[in-house]
Formats: sequence, C-alpha cells, structure tokens
Amino acid sequence: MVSSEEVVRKDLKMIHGHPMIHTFVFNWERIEQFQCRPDDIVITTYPKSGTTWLSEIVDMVLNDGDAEKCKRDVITAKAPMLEMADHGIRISGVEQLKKNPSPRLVKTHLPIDLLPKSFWKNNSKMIYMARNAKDVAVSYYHFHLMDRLLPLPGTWEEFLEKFMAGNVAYGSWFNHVKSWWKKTEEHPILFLHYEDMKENPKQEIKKIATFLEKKLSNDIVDKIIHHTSFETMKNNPMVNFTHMPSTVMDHSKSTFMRKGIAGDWKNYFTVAQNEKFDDLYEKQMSGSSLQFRTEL
Ligand code: PPS
Repeated sequence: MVSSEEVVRKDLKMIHGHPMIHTFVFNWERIEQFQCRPDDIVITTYPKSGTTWLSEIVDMVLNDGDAEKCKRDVITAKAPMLEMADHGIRISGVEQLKKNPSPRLVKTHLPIDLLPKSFWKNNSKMIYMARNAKDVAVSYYHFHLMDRLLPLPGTWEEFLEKFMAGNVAYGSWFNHVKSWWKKTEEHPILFLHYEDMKENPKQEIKKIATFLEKKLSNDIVDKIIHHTSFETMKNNPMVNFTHMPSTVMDHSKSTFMRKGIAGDWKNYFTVAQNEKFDDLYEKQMSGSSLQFRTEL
C-alpha cells in the first residue's frame, strides 16, 4: 500500500530535459517502449487547454452522437492519459490503454520529443488543441490548488513567474505549442484552438469528423454540441473528474470544470504582469506563424 507522502505535493522531476510530475517519471521505459495500435487516435495538448472537452467530443463523434454510449465509463478510462502513473493509486495510463478496445483514444500532454516513437512510425492520427497562454496559466494555477500530484503553486504571482519560465510540469507552453504546430508540416495532426471551439463548435466538430473520416448529420452535430457544452459536462460525473480519489484531486480547493471561458485571465493578471507577459510572448513567439486569440 502506497502512502500519500510518496505521491502528494512532490517536486517535479526532470525527464530528458523536461519537468514532469514526480510519479509519472517512475519506470519511464514504459512510455519509451509503448507500442501503439494502427488506429489509435492521439489527443495531445499542453495541460489545461481543453483536453477533456476534446476527448469527449471525439468519443461522441466516434459514437455517432450517442450520449448514452458515451456514458459507458469515466473519461479517464475512455481516454487514458498515456504518461499517468501514481504508484498504484489508480490503474496507470499504459495499463488502461492495454485494456481498451480499438480504436483507442490516447490522451497525452507530452512534448514532441517525449512521445513514444511508435506513434510517429505508425503515422498515427493526432488532434492537438491549443489554448491561449494567459487562460492556460490561470487554469493551471487553479489546477495546482486541487491536483495534489502537482507541487503547491504558491501565490498567483509566484506561479505566473514559474509558468513564464517553463518551470511547471510539461515545461514551457511556448515550446509546446510552437513545436506541435511545426510538426503539422510533416505529420497528420489536426490543429485546433480552444477559442474557435468556444466560438463555433459546429464548424470545429465538423473538422474533427472529416479528419476521422466520419459522416455526421447536422442533427448529430447538434447533439454533440449539447452533450459537450460546458454546463452539460460540468454536471456529468463521467467527465467532470469528481470520480477521482481525493488523495489525488481535492475539489474543495477548485473544481476541474471551473469556468470554461476565454478571457478569464483578465480577472487575474495585473497591468504590470500583463505587460511583462506580452513582452515575453513577443520574444518567444517571434518567427512562428501560430496565432492566438485571448478573448472572443
Ligand atoms: S487537463 O487536466 O490538462 O487535462 O485539463 P483540460 O481538460 O485540458 O483543461 C481543463 C480546462 O478546460 C475547461 N473545460 C471546458 N471549457 C469549455 N467547454 C467545455 N465543455 C469544457 N470542459 C472543460 C475546464 O473548465 C478547464 O478550464 P478553466 O479555465 O480552468 O475553467
């Protein structure tokens, strides 16, 4: 039996130059040697960019908008996070994936160079969802308050400094989004934006259906929009993470389904923080064609 001291609020650990959640690094060979299946669909994001939302949408697309079928299991079982391991509190991502029927959804936040090679060799389909950095920082701060596998965030000010420096789990947001965007030039990656999904879910869901070679009627797309709206997902225990053991997630500190909007950063960034962030942003993103909207 593992004691909570072994997993809770530990410092991050480096793996091949990337800061990672301490317990995930254990037996890293399981990630390096992971063998994908030909029809795996990889859902890849920087943390807090709408991964759960995208996962539920993809599951609905694959199941022709059948909401009841999509309640067959919790989201962490339907779309296991590849790198997740917590010394046996829960079944690891790799073990859950081995059990799942094809086509499997594989959730990951891994930077490009940590993704198992088999996915590249297999030319696996991948969907990347990106969200603007300021809202990600705010969402990630609140997630640190409740997800006890992460180190404590300190104050918002302190956390923002760490986020800007890339001293958070999975490293720099800038490097993550830029490198995945660049990879779209040579690999089948559907690159989506959280803000576009908020603004026009019909259009974005149709893009996903086309990418996955699924034909969906307008009626089915409407069902998917309804089932995956923030309000519906917030109240759906299969996707709102309330099933998680409290050792791992403390919903009394912050809820997983927190606000689900674009532009919440304005409630947290001071004018000075915003100016500093914008300066860094300009430097980090210069030379990349990737564009974000920070409000709708
Ligand atoms: S994780 O832990 O990295 O996998 O988190 P992730 O799922 O990527 O991101 C969580 C944020 O996504 C918001 N969310 C949604 N927004 C809009 N619509 C729907 N349906 C939806 N579902 C989840 C969730 O509320 C988190 O964002 P914040 O800003 O904290 O509310």
